[in-house]
Amino acid sequence: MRIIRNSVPSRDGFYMPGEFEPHEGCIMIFPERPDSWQYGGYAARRAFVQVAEAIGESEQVTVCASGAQYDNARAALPPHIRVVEMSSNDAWARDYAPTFVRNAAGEIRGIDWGFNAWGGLYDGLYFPWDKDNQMARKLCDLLNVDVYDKRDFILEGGSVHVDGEGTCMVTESCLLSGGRNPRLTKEEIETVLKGYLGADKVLWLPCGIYHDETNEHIDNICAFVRPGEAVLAWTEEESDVQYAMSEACLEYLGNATDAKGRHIRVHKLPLPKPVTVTEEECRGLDACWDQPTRIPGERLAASYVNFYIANKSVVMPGFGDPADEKAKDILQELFPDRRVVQIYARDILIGGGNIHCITQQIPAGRRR
Ligand code: KQY
Repeated sequence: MRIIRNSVPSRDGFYMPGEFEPHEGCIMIFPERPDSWQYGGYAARRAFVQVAEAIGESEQVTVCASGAQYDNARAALPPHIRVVEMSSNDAWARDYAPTFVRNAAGEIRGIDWGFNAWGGLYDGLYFPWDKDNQMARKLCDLLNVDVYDKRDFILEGGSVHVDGEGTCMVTESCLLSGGRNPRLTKEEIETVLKGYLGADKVLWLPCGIYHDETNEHIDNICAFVRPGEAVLAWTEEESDVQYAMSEACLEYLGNATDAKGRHIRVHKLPLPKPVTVTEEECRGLDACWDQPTRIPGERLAASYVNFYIANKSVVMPGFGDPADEKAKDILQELFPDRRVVQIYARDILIGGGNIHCITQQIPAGRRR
């Protein structure tokens, strides 16, 4: 594997394809840490396995597991899913597996962004994060793809969405947060995104989902379903703090055009009723250093937008909420060529994210 330090992907003709384009595979990480995953992670691991199985029906899934969990992961996952031993601090493949870019000849390369657990010592979520930060490079080595070194820029994969046709979407609340790249201006951040993702235009939605501990990643509020079309997490409950947040995003998108000059068609995807953590769930979580990770009654950032687009399916979360079915029907209509699979995801949500956050696609293409 070559580590590329003296160029940027766009200069070399590389760009990030849309998630709805064909994949070679998907990367996941087996969950383990007891301050993220309640009661020893058993329920979370079951949910992760269901996600891996659903995605594995139409693409090669690789699951990274610690040495301690390797045998367990191998036993829990079907034989066509590959398990490799790789250390990590937690299980958020979206955020610290590589972002993959491709060129016109179909060659794939990775990007190794800096990772500091969603805000480092400023407002990050755990310490240390050194093993997570090594994963992108290790995975590029494993997959035999060259990697761009961009560790001097803090970025999680869940904080960007692209349409593969020159448009990138982010939230201001995350990309401009004090714990990531505080010495860079918005314009300088935009220049990095364009250079590395091969984008011509960056759409800056103001915010994401209320109480999303990632400083409101884009992948929980809004996602492209194809170029020119996106879904936006939505509530009709005006008294809910999320109402103004979703409305601000809708207004922004209503006035925006993408890199090709198109107005973006926005489909509202209903949110479930607020999901809060129970006392029983909190009792099953270890403290992170000397602090509880969750407190009873705390609202979790539940959203159906946090889905993964696989080659032949869309794998989306369910919460046991009356809106589960409606959200599934909307996505099924938007993805007529894929089967929408809904997985009960409360046990992933308690960790702080959802199905999109625990997966990272490898676009179809040619490896070195
Ligand atoms: O990308 C995500 N949503 C992951 C957040 C993880 C927070 C750690 N508890």
